[in-house]
Amino acid sequence: MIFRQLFDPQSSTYTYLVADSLTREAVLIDPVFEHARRDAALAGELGLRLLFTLETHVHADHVTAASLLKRRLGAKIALAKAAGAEGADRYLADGELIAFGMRTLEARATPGHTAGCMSYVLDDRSMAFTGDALLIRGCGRTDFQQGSAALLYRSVRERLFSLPDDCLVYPAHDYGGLTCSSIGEEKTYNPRLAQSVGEADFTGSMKNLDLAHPKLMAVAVPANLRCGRPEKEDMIDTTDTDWAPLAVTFAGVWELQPDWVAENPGAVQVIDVREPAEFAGALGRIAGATLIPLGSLLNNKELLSKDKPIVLVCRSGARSAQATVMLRSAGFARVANLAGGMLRWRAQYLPVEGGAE
Ligand SMILES: N[C@@H](CCC(=O)N[C@@H](CS)C(=O)NCC(=O)O)C(=O)O
Ligand SMILES: [Fe+2]
Repeated sequence: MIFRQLFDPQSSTYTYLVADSLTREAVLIDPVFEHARRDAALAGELGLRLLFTLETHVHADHVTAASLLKRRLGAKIALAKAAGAEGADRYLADGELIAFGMRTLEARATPGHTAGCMSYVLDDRSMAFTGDALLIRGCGRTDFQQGSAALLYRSVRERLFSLPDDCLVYPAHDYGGLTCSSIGEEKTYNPRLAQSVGEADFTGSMKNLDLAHPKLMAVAVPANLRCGRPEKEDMIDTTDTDWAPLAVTFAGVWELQPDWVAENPGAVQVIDVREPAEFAGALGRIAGATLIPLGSLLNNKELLSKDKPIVLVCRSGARSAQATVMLRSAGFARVANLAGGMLRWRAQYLPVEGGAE
């Protein structure tokens, strides 16, 4: 199996990528709107086909990326029927199985934080994605979205603590950087819900949490009731198709493929950030490229025009990736790395100036 835990520092939300390593079919649990591009890049780099995005609940603190990932990758949207959202492809009932390759996740209704909370348990019961029903040494609040402390108590005790003690717990949030727990640990050490805590103790403590509502609640809840579909088309970020077929890598670098650069001479300024000897050396250079070695790039910004997009190139694409990040931070909006550098350019038999045969 392939497993990745991803993080949104704004809302302290965890997103989980789970995939069958043989068939490469994947699901993504609780994706965050602002990270749709990152998550799509990771799925692409790992060679995965995203079948479903799954929500553990209608979140109050961030907008889901479900709708964006459906557009981008064709991933179907699934969440609990009881969540009451419109626009999903599949509405899950308690006990339903979500299949990806040879593996399955079981949807387990765990209401209490919200009325429509669903946990997802891996087929061999080695992992449970508990949303905000069970957090690491904590649990979700129960003071909005039809929350109920009594219901949450029952959900955790009956639906989660019945899992094996060594089943790992992956929650939807952690506000202190903890990443993983286990059912056995939470049964013993969860200060709110450990086995020694009675129902009246629990409901009494939940009444007195005194937490401010999530800052984004008024935006997030209505948007998530539409599975994250933006109200207006112009809210969908189209920078990737603005001036070229750009893609961003999981590392956060904007890239262009060599054939597009070769087919569109004059559309961009090509800046070669290698050293002079390499520029004049055996790999050759792209016609019209300007030489500005990486080390002197930021001191030579006046050589770059803001009117034309910039494509950065080096030998392998590594130095130019760094240059791309540097120029973006320096305020150049339309900058991309030439993927694979001169090595890939030559491997694709694209034309060069100078260089050896
Ligand atoms: N300060 C956070 C609010 C965090 C919050 O209320 N989180 C919910 C989950 S959606 C919760 O249940 N928190 C439990 C806790 O903080 O103990 C924000 O503005 O987003
Ligand atoms: Fe929540």
